[in-house]
Amino acid sequence: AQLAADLSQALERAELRLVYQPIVGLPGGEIRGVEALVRWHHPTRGVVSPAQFIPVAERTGLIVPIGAWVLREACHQAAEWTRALGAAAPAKISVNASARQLLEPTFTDTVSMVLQESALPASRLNIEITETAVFGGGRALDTVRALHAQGVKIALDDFGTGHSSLGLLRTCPVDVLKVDKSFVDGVTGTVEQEAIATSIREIARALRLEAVAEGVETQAQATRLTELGYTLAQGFYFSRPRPPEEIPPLCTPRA
Ligand code: G
Ligand code: G
Ligand code: MN
Ligand code: NA
Repeated sequence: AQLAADLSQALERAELRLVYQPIVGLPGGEIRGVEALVRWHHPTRGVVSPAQFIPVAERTGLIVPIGAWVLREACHQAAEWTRALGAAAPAKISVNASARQLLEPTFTDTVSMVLQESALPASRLNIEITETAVFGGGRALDTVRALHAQGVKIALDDFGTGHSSLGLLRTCPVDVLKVDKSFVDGVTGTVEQEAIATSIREIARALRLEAVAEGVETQAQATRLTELGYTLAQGFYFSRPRPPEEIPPLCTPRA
């Protein structure tokens, strides 16, 4: 309860920060996008993980203003990198949206307003949702369809771990599959463990979706993923999430 009370003041007290984790090309490792991840710098508890406070934010409804802040901050940051770096800037900015945000009638308008004020093209924004959030259909699915109709790209986070992974691809507009870390871990294991990452890659290819391998921690995994046809990856092996000022030095001019 104290955490919820503190969280309700975190925005006005400017205690939330975004860090950005690179999403890179395989095999070269060049930066292709970044995922925005929120951090709470609590005055006495230190840095609180979103794994702890996002559930509290969802229960209390604070996720609505917090989510809007995250979206605005990330889109303005992406536009600023483009002004500073031109074509070398990360092409895509990914922002996580929780189930509760997708149920909010104002979410689509918030997204279009933020895109307008930041002058970020809709196609450069990936909204990451979980299978579970849209599994039941209803308003969450309507929101996702409206976002997609605006030109925003939809990424399915933790793909393969939720409900109804395959059926969902028929009903929900999807542009990107983010392959869950548990399957990425398998690519250096047995043939059976590797089979899931292989299959997801095949599905992505057949449906013309991008596939991002998440949670890559070793060179052996990166090499094997490349052999399996993966062209996008994210994980500690390439980079941990970083504060915004550490992103431009990672961006090298493209020919
Ligand atoms: O960055 P980290 O591994 O600590 O994130 C833990 C969890 O919090 C992940 O599931 C991640 O998707 C989620 N998360 C991080 N930032 C945000 C955010 O801005 N909004 C939402 N809804 N979830 C986030
Ligand atoms: O649920 P989502 O995929 O949005 O969560 C992203 C979370 O995964 C972030 O909290 C980030 O810190 C974490 N993460 C990113 N790369 C790695 C990795 O290589 N290994 C592990 N264990 N966690 C990672
Ligand atoms: Mn994510
Ligand atoms: Na994920």
